[in-house]
Amino acid sequence: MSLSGKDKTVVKSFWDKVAPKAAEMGGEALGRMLTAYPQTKTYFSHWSDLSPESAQVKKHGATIMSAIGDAVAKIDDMPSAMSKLSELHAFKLRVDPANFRILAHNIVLVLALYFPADFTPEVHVSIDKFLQNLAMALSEKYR
Ligand code: HNI
Repeated sequence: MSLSGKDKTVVKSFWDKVAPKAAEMGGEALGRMLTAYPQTKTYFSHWSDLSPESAQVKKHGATIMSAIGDAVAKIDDMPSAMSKLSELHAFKLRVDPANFRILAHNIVLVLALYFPADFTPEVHVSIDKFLQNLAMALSEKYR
């Protein structure tokens, strides 16, 4: 499902609001994923602390959100913007792409928690489509 011009506008303007809090929100989303979907912990077994309070979780959440910010900035060409990361997740990290949906779910949840008034149904649908397209871009190198 490709993003319409309106989806892109909605995502970009919503992300402008998110950006100042993105690092913190990423930590919250990753921490929730690891707690509520414990099967995702296998990929991070080399970390010493996988709790939501973990400094490693917070730092990596910030890293992920920063990459998502890059994807927003390059929303017209996500497959090429994400190609290095797709290669990394496919061949080095060997992350099952099913997990991209699980993380996206947790990100949507945190967006709604932090911005309850701004996260209208209209924003929700465009963000959902965006995260689905991002997951597709990240899955591109798997085969
Ligand atoms: Ni992901 C590393 C971005 C989903 C497991 N991941 C990264 C890095 C970025 C990143 C950026 C750092 C790359 C580098 O070091 O060069 N990851 C993203 C994005 C998404 C995503 C944008 C989806 C929106 N990653 C996931 C998911 C999992 C995942 C769903 C597993 C459940 N990622 C990892 C692991 C690492 C990683 C594991 C390496 C972490 C480390 O520090 O060892």
